[in-house]
Amino acid sequence: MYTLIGNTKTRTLRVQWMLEELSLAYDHIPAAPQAPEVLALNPLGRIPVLKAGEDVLTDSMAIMAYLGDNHPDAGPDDGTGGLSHPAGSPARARQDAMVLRLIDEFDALLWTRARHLFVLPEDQRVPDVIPVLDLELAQNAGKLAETLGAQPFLMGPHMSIPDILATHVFGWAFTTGVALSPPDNLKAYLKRMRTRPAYRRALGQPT
Ligand SMILES: N[C@@H](CCC(=O)N[C@@H](CS)C(=O)NCC(=O)O)C(=O)O
Repeated sequence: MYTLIGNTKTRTLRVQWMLEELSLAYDHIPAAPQAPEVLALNPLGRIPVLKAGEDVLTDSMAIMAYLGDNHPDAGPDDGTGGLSHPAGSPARARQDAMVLRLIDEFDALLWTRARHLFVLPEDQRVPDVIPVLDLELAQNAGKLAETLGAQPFLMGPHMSIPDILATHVFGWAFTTGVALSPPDNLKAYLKRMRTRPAYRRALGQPT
């Protein structure tokens, strides 16, 4: 039995979506970052945190890799199979490379953008960096659309962890006003991902 700690307005959504795709049972404590119940488990105060029995796991991508490795036969109810390739396989190395690319090219830039928009004390913000980051994000979206091509999912015919991460970072970009106009194939892919029943269940939306 799992307990997921963190509210879905954050990177916690990635993990909750994966738990839903894998049809795993879990409790959910929708705590905010730095809340006492988070600090009790993660001294950094960051969410998501996953309790797996007595084990406490942190970092959305580490948690998702753990879930994928531990539930290789669980998977989307559309018959595409588990969400992760086996550890040690070339396919897994390619999947991990895509995860790291999305972290480098989207997550890290979006976090830097947020810091210079509202997180840092006002006198430490550098507003001029925002248009530079927006341009870079738009260029990276164009390159990602080229990688996606006509495939249904980022890694090919099967959904995998990078699809959850990509959908999440683009949602983050859209809701924070990044001037992105993704190419049509990427736009259609993101729309498809956001209509998945597991995604909607994670957000508490009707399926
Ligand atoms: N790389 C980590 C980042 C975790 C993270 O920074 N989470 C944010 C919420 S999305 C948070 O808890 N921030 C609070 C803080 O840094 O104090 C992950 O993917 O889980």
